[in-house]
Amino acid sequence: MRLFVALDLPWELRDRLSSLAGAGLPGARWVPPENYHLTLRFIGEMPGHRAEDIDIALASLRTRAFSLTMSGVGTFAKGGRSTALWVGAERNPRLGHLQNKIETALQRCGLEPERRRFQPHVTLARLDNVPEGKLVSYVQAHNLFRADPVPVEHFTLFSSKLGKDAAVYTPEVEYGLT
Ligand code: 3AM
Repeated sequence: MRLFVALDLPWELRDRLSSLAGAGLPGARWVPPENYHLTLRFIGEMPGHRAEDIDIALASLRTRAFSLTMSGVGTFAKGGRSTALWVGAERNPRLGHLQNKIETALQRCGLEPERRRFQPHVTLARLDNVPEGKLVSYVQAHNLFRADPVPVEHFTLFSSKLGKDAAVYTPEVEYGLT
């Protein structure tokens, strides 16, 4: 199965984030709010026995609960083209600590280290040829966005099935924070 570790977001936050979606960006494929998540670590395709090892490793983590504030919007680009629009997470050492512990646990399970710097975000839309000017105005218009803080009391191992339209993400296991 194809796996990733992420924060599942409470509906109050999803609703708030979804207020950013919708208008003004031709070429944006908006992520449905039920698919919003904050990825902590993409794992990829894993056979069942390795998924079990990963589950055991994640279950052994002891990390403290914290509160998460999403704020600001930004974009990722690849080869000079903007590919994703996201809302960022405010700097938070506990979030970084959790991500770090997950990374270490997964490397102990034999996963290759994640080379990319952790940039906590929730993807709002995937972008195909959105006119750059429109994107710049969108980001400027929403850059002061800030959601109320929400408590983070668990993280989740998700499986992902890539569909023709939106992917289907299924929470497989939740791991409580202390
Ligand atoms: O959290 P976001 O939306 O940024 O793009 C995928 C999504 O990211 C990313 O993992 C998250 C959950 O599916 N993803 C998909 N394939 C990936 C890969 N090969 C990947 N991240 C890194 N490497």
